[in-house]
Amino acid sequence: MSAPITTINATPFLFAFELKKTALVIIDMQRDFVEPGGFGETLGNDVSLLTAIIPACQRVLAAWRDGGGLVVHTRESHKPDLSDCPPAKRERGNPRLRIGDEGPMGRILVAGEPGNQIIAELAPIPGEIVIDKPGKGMFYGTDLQDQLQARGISHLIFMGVTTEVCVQTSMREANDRGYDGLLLTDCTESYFPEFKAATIAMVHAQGAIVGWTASSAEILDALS
Ligand code: C5J
Repeated sequence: MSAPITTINATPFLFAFELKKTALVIIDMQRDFVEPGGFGETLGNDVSLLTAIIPACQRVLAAWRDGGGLVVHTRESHKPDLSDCPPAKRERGNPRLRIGDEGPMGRILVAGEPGNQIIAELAPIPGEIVIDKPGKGMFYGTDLQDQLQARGISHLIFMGVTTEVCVQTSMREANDRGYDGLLLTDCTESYFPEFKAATIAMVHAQGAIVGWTASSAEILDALS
């Protein structure tokens, strides 16, 4: 018997996947980006924009878990000695607090600190993959490729923040590695709405040059 294929009404055309070969990837929904006092706010951003996507992400995550699909969570995260944080990344710009500095939620973007945890609403459960990544993309400096290959994953569905930075970089890295990727447009957000809009347009341009886009309603419909 052939495996069941789920089809999503996506842009620029239908996105078809087999649940067993597909992972839901949630990029960097960590306190450092979403809550006041974290890295995002120290860079001068309004973090309240990002909290608005949490309910839609929760709905998709619940439906995906009900269906038995694999979930991958990522965190932008550095070792406590910052040996995996290039000086160029730490020193660039003029933030109030730099990576590794002590902030209201512990050291900024450092593994194990309270601010580095995934928000409670989307917290990982046993059996889900959690990737600590030192870069913007989820494959750079991680073993994610091996973990996905070991499970036969070929398709990825993306949610998370921020759209034009870690989400887009991860989608492009995945595209270059041969994965088919779908971005859920109401489950991703940027501190800059115009960057989110531009990223969505770039992803599905030229016949899905990076991947597909769709709203969460489409996947919830398909999964039900
Ligand atoms: C940023 C991210 N924006 N998770 N990180 O620095 O997108």
